[in-house]
Amino acid sequence: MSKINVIGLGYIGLPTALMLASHGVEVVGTDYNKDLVATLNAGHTTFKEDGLDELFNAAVEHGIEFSTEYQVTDTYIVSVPTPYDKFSKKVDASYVIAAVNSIMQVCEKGAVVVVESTVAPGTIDKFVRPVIEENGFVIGEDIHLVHAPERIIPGNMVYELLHNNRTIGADDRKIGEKVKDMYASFCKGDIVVTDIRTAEMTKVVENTFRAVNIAFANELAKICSHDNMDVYEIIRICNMHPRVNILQPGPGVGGHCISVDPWFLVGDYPSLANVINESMRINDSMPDFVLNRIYEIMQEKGIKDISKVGLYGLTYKQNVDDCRESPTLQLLESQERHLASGLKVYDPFIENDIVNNQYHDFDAFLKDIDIVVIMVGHDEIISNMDKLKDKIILDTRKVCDLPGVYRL
Ligand code: SAJ
Repeated sequence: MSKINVIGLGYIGLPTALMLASHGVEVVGTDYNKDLVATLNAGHTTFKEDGLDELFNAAVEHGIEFSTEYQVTDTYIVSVPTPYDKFSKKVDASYVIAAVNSIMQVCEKGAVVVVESTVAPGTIDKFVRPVIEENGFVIGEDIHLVHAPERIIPGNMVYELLHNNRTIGADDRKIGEKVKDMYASFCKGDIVVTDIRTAEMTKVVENTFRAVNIAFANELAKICSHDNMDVYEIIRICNMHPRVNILQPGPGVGGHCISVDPWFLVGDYPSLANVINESMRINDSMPDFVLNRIYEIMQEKGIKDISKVGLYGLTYKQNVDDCRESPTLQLLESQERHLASGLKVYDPFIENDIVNNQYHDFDAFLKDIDIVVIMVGHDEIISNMDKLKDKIILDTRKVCDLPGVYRL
């Protein structure tokens, strides 16, 4: 594979393009967002992640290019978003379809199209193959199709890109092996080659497994809260059993993966995906559960003014700058739907104003509130717990051990 065009330079496409380039592969990264491409061409990364700047510099030294135009290359990697339709719960494959269609306008016969974006099982048959065929190409002869879903976790992306095992689904084993060699240029993990449908399903199942397990922890938190039991201590002790490994409850599930992908199975198999459907509902109920805890604490402490309550953290989890589907945003939306507002908000990772009453200084935020709700356990708050000594604290992440702290 002499030249690769990576389509979509977001949280997955950018590190993948940089990793390939820094390992000596000729790469052009393409994104339709002009500002994003201009930022990269000006020598800056577009989000924060350990090791990303170093990787960027190495890729630039190896000659990576960024463009808004699709390129003529022998391989394409598609890593564009795949949201879900909130009503039908089905995958919205429109970005993937548009990207593959644009590739078809420039590519030559023999090109390999690798879809990295997470898709519902069957999406490639239903939506991607027709686009290629409508453009006059014969799949397997003119164009080769591969699905290689990513597995990297925000917060540890660069390390996981290098070390995680990977799955490659291909129609043609020989093409699968060729794509495996491409990923093996940097990936130290095992790379399994299978068919496309299996690769689609494994990716969605992996994220669904985690969503269901987080839902179990969240349900336990509700049960324990109801009868004043310590869910964290109970989980800690249960996890000492050799075959039990319960995850942690939290204020909800965010991000663009765990809170999205399981819905694809609910959307496509509504009468079969019962545990999954219920799990997603439990996870989605957690921001309201936190709101209710805030109300209970305000009652108990005799605090009537909601503007005396501050939410610490806007991102979907600790030490990332990604707010997509974040529990804090879900909570604020729910509050607004009840025609209420006034909660104060602060997150050290979010420099722009994205919600009302948002602070950009930790001390100023603390000064104006009596109740701190820890929605995200960023390192900043963990290393500054002494600043919370005089506050009433609701800790939804079990990061604070100060006396009197309230939990889920
Ligand atoms: N969360 C909990 N309790 C837990 C673990 C997580 O409430 O015990 C919450 C987090 O706070 C967050 C959400 O779940 O709001 C999701 O975070 P996460 O760290 O579990 O996962 P993501 O969405 O950042 O990344 C996942 C990973 N998938 C799995 O671990 C199976 C990652 O490997 C995938 O590459 C990624 O989805 C993706 O792109 O699909």
